[in-house]
Amino acid sequence: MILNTELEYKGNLFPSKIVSYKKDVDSLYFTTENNVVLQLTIQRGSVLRFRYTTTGIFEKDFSYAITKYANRGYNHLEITEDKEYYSVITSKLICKIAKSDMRISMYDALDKTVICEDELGFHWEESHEFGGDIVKMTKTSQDSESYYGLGDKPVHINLKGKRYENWVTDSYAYGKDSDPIYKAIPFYIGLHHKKAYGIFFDNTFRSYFDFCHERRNITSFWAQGGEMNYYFIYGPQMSDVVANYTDLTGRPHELPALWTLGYHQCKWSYYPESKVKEVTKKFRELKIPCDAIYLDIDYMHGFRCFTWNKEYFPNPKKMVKELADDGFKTIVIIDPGIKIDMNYDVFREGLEKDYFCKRADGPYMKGKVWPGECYFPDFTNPEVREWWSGLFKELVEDIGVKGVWNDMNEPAVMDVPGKTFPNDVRHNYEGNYCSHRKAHNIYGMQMARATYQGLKKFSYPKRPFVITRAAYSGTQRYTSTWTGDNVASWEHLTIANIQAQRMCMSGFSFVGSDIGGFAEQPNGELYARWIQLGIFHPFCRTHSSGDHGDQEPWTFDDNITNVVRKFIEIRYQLLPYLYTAFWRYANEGVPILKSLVLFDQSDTHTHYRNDEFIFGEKILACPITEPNAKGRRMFFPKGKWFNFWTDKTVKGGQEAWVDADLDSMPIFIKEGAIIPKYPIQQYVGEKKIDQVTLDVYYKKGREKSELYEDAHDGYDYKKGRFSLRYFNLVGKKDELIIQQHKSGKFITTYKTFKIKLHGMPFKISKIQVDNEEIAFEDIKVNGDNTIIISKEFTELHVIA
Ligand code: MIG
Repeated sequence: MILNTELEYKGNLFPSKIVSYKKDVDSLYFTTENNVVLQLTIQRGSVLRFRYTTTGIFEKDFSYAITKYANRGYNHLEITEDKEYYSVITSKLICKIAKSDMRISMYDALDKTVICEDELGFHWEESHEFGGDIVKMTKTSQDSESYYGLGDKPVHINLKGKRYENWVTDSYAYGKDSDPIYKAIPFYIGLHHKKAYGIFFDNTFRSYFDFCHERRNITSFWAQGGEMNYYFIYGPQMSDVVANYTDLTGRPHELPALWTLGYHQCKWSYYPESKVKEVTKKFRELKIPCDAIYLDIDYMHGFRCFTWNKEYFPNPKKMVKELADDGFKTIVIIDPGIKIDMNYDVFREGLEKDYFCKRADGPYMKGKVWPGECYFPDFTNPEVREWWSGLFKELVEDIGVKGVWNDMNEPAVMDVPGKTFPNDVRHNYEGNYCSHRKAHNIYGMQMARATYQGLKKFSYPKRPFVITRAAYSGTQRYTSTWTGDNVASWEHLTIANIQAQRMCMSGFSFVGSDIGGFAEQPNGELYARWIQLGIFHPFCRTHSSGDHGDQEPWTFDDNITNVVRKFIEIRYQLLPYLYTAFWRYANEGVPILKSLVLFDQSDTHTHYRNDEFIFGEKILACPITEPNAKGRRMFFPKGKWFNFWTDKTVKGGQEAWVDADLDSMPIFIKEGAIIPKYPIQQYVGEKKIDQVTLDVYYKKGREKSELYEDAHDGYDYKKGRFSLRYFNLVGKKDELIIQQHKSGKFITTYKTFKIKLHGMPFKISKIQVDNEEIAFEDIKVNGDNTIIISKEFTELHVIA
C-alpha cells in the first residue's frame, strides 16, 4: 500500500480577512486576502443572494431554478462600515459582514433582533478527484428554532434534529424517514421567536442539510461541488418566505385547466382498450365523478416511447375520442429511456442528431429500463428539448391525448448500483458542459420542461398538462407532480399528508399521492380514508401497481363505494374554491395547502403539528390515519371553526375530539368564510353552471373571501377575461353585510348566487340588496336561510 500519495490534503479552508470591497449596481463584492470573493446581491429588500468563489474568479452564472420572471428591486439600500463590519441595510434586513473572516449575521431591520448568524460560515475543502471545491456552510441555530421545507422528505414536518440529502432517487416502496427520495428541493425555512426566514441553496450537486443533528445548536449545508450560492429570504411571516421563494423559482406558467383538478383514475396498467372502457363506463354507471384516465407503459409497443401496442389499442385516436365524448381525458406515460433499436425512428433520429447522453470517454450512456437497453436524451441541451417537444405532435394533435405523465426521470436505471447514471456521464447544461454530478438533480426537471413545451405547443389553444416524478426547485413552473411509489399502509397515509404539505411550503403546490398506495393493496377502509385526504390535495389521483389486485372506487364494498363517491362529489363541488386557491398560488405564490405552522406561526403549538392543514384559505382538514377510528383528537388553530357536517362551532387554540366515522372526516370552515360551490358534475364541463352556491359562515367581525373564475381552459384569462369577486363580510349582532367587488372581463354563465347562511345568531326579518328592501318572496328566503340573488349584487344586508 502506498501511504504517501504526495497529495496535499488541506482539510477545511476558510476565508481570511477582507481586503477590498466594491459595489456594482445591485451587487457588492468583498475580497479576502486569500482570494475568496463574496458576491452579495440585493435581489429585493427581503431577499439577498450570497455567492462565493475561492479562486477570485466566478464561473458563468447560470441556474435552472431561478426564473427570469423573478422580481427584483428594492427601495432602500445603505452600506456602512466600521472597524469590524460592513453593514448592508435594506428596508427589511441588516446584513453584517465581518472584516476579519467574512462571517455573516442577519438582523431584522426594524427591531434589530438576530435572524440568522454564521457559525463557521462559508468554508470549503478542495476536491482532488473532481476539481473545484466541496462547499460548506454552518450557521448557529437560534433558541428553539424549528425547520421546515425540503420538498418531499417523508419525515416529520419539523426537520429539526436530522440530516438530509438531496439526490433525486427512484425509491420504490420508500418509507417513513427514507432519504433521499424523488425530489431535490434545497430550500428550508427557519422559525424562531415568531420570525421566519428561508435559505435556498441553489446548487444542483449532491447536497446535504443538517439541522442540529451533528451538533446540537448548529445547522449546516454543503454540496459535493459547484458554488456556495444561496438566497437568504426574510419573512418574518413564513407565508411571505414561501411566496418569495416561489417568486424566485417560479410559479406555474399558466393556470391548470379546471378538469385537471378533477378526480383522476390510474393503474399500472389499464389495457387493452376494452378494459379501459370498462373502467370509464363503470364510473359513469355508478355516478362517481372522474375526469381523467391513464395509460401506463403497456400501451406502448415494447415500451417504446411515442408508439402504440396495436394489439391492445388498434385505433388509439378513435378510443381517445370516444373517451373524450364521455368526459374522460386520456393521459399517457412517457419515460426518458429510448430503446436501442435501429428500426425505431425516435431512436434513429436521436442517434443521427447526436442527442443521447455519453460517458466521459465517448461511449453512449447505456442503461436498462422497461424497453431493455436504452440510450437517454440529454434534456439539458436546449436543442434536444426542442426535438423532444416536437415528438408529442402525433400524440396530442392527432390522437388527442390531453396530458403526459413523465416517470423514471430521476433518471432511473435498473440493475446498477446507485439506480441511476454513473457520475462521469456528460451533459450540455445549456452550454455549461458538465458531468452527471452536476446535472443529475435537474435531469428530470428538464425532461418535464421539454414535455411541457411539447404539450403547450400541441394542446394550444388549450392549456398543457404534465405530471413528473423527479423534480428540482423551479419544476413547479412546468408541471404537476406526485409523490412516487408509496405503499398501501396506514403509515403511508400519514406520509402522504406530510409530503403534500411539505411540497406546498416548498413552492410546489400541484401535488398529490397515489391514493390507496402504489405497492400492495389497501383494504376498503384504508382506501376510503385515503380518498378523504386525497380530495384535499391539489392533484387527486388513484394509482396502484396493479399486481396486487384492483384499486377502483368500487373494488371494495358498496359502503366504501358510497363513501368514495360522497367525497369525490365534495371535491367537485369545491372546484371553484380550489381553482381560486390555485389562482392565488399561480399569481402570488401562496401555497394551496398550509401546514398549521404556516397558517399561524405565532402559536408554538403549531410548530410540531403534522396532521391538520388548511386547504386554500378557509378550510381546515384533518385526515383519519388509523384503522377502526370513530373520530380523533385534533388541534384547532386560533379562531372559530364551523364543523362542515353539523355547523357546530369549535373555539381554536386547543385540541378537541371530533367524531368521524368512516363516512365522515374532520373538516371545518373558518368563521366568516364564503365558500363557493358548483353543482356536482360527473366531469368538468358536463353541465352548464347555472347557479353558484355561496356557503356563508357567520362571524361577528370582518372576513374577506375571493372567487376567481375564467373559461377554465385556454389563455383568454391572460388578456383580462377572468372574473374575480372579492367578498367582504361584516357580521354584527343583528346584521350581516356582504359586499361584493368584481373585476375582470369574463362573463360567467350563471346569473344567480344561492347564498346559504350558516350559524346565523338571529332570525332574519329584513333583507336589502343594493339599498333596496326586497320582499321575501322576490328573493326566496327558503325557510332554511337560503337566499337566491343576482350575481351582480354589490351589497347584501341581512337584518334581524
Ligand atoms: O419501474 O410505469 O412510479 O407510478 O406505474 C416502475 C410503471 C415504473 C414507476 C412509477 C409508477 C408507474 C410504474 N413506474
